[in-house]
Amino acid sequence: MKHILVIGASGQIGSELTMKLRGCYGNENVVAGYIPTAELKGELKESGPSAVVDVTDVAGIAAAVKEHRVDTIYNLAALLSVVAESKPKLAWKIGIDGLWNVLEVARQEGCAVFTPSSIGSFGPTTPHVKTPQDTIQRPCSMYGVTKVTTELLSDYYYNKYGVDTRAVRFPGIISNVTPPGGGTTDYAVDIYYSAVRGEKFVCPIAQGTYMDMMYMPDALNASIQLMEADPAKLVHRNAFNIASMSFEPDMIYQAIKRHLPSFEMSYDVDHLKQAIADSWPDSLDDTRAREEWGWKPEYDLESMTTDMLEKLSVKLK
Ligand code: VAH
Repeated sequence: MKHILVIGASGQIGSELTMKLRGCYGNENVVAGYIPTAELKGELKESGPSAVVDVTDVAGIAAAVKEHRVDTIYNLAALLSVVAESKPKLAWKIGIDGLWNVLEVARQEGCAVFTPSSIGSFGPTTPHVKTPQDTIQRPCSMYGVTKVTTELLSDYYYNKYGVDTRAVRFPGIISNVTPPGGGTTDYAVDIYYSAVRGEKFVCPIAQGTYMDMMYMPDALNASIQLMEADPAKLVHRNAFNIASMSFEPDMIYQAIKRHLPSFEMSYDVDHLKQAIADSWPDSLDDTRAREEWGWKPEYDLESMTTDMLEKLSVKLK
């Protein structure tokens, strides 16, 4: 049975991924790694082992890996795109210096590593519609710079040292458990909270701005399915395009209004978020993921909206 360490287990993806992994591999086999300033709570803390793991502390990573006989590391430590623009050096320190630490420990201890990339790894000169798996990547955000470097360094450790590194390029992830913290796509989560609270939503992204988005259950399934895939069938590794839906603000607004007819939205464009969003693809071509390891999403905008509104109406009661 796998022994897994999730670094960044208190974050938007890490918190749900840890619980999903515990369901797959057994609670005792999945360690929730967290930094002291982001304490674990509730089921995440009570349902399995945890450890203070700061991705910038290589000795701490190594100690946790040895103590818990870890053979697989999911490294979710990162600053998201908007925060990374205000703290570029910290974004690099966590995203890349931290990744270097994870890869070195993995090389020495024989661990497989999943460190996600993002649609943010593409830039304004990348083909925007049905962005290919292999294409130009010249991002103009610090987040994007760290994600392209993540892909290159992860491939380097596979090619030079044989470390089993794999990853996907996440779209904007939408979830109803842990809110996102400081991303360009956060609006696609915040809009559901406003709708369920009966509040008018002020959208920071301009109408007509398409971005790839994905419901959290699909993102979690993709991560685990890739790490379970037959390595002999992988032509690519870091990182696979995965896609499920591409929409612009008015589309998600109309999807919600079909459930809540009185819901209202206006626009007040955040120019930093808009500039980042404009540099990202409108939609991805995920043929390679579908062919190499059987990727297939389950949710679209309609089914995600139904589930989000149902779950949030209970959560926010
Ligand atoms: C962000 N939610 O907005 C993250 C993600 C592709 C978007 O990287 O920064």
